[in-house]
Amino acid sequence: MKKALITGITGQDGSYLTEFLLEKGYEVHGIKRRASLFNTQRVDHLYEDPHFDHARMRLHYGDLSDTSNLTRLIRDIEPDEIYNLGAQSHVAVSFEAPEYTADVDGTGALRLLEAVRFLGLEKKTRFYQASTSELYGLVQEIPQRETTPFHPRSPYAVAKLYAYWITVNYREAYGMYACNGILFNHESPRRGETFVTRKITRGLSNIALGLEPCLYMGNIDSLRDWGHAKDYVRMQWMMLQQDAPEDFVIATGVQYSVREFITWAASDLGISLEFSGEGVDEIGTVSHVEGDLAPNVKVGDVIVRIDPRYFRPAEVDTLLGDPTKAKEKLGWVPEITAREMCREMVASDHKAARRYALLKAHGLDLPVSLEG
Ligand code: NDP
Ligand code: GDR
Repeated sequence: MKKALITGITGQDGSYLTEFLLEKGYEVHGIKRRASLFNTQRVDHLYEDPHFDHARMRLHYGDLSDTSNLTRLIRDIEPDEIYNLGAQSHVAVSFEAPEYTADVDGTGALRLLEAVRFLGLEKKTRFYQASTSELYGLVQEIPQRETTPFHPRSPYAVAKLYAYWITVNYREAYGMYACNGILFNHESPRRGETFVTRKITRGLSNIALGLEPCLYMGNIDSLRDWGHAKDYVRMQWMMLQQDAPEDFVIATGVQYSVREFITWAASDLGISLEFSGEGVDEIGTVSHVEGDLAPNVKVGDVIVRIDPRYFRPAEVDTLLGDPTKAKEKLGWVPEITAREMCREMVASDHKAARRYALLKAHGLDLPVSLEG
């Protein structure tokens, strides 16, 4: 039975990858951080009682900032594959916590690679690094592919640039099977609530049921190449099954604006929106409502506004990936479109909002954040 070690197992990708690897028959070990509240909601449905010998999914306390912890875990587990998905993954937050982001997202990758080498596992353990389209930042070429030069635009992207190159370096210097997946934005109903797609599907669902008055957004002209996390974790695994390690761009090859995504999500709730005004004064007004999903919304309501607090000190205005290499060499093609994904996310968030509204109607007033 193959063993995988996943950092970031409690995150969006970690949860889908765990499902995928368990189905493939792997024993899956994951590193979770100690937190004052439970933080394992995304993998609770996969957890198996460790008191039974047959348990194939195990969680270990750890942190990417802790060298001895990582080294000990790798020594004890001796994984065939390491998926380094753990990160402070929010671009805007990285401007607030740049040093922490550098340590976890940059040096964290080095700690894992060095532990593998130090333990003499470099011929056994394969290493996947969660690299990102944010490396392209101020884009030098459209669409972006494996050979496009990088120009990172945030402390997050700069930290990930270090992780990208140290992965290449350990491959070249020590012959390790180490590779980068340069993944463009990918989302799902399990996406963190503060990333733009989930903020939109969750916010509009809450507005539809009268739980929130308005959605406050940053740069809605931003263009992204959005795929579904389920499609992307499949590719993470495929990258570690080749004869030789290589880096791949993973993207859909289609881009949309944040404004378009807002319009889709609204329409999935039966709401038509009209945008008017310029820059920070732009607003989204309801022009038509149909169906019964948004009983608390009426024509003329302003439900989208711009809040400059969500602007970033340096923005990545446009990203569009070219996944040709992944298609040709690995036969990978994304199966879920951004439009279909938006529908799935709205359905999931609307269900959660309905549940919360029902509790509220019965006097059980839980904070919305506990119900997302
Ligand atoms: P999430 O933010 O959903 O998950 C991040 C994971 O990292 C969580 O499990 C989190 O734990 C964990 N983590 C955070 N800090 C530490 C730390 N100090 N030590 C150990 N673990 C830590 O991210 P995604 O699942 O969306 O992304 C997975 C990876 O892919 C990340 O590295 C991200 O930067 C990268 N990426 C993501 C893309 C996307 O569009 N989703 C695109 C390209 C790259 P906790 O649950 O406790 O917070
Ligand atoms: P990104 O994702 O920065 O691309 O990083 P995010 O969803 O946060 O932003 C996408 C674009 O939307 C604009 N935007 C807003 N973003 C947020 N979060 N909140 C808002 O209110 C808002 N309004 C507009 C942003 O400015 C941006 O242009 C994600 C993360 O998953 C990274 O870890 C990963 O590496 C990259 O995708 C690829």
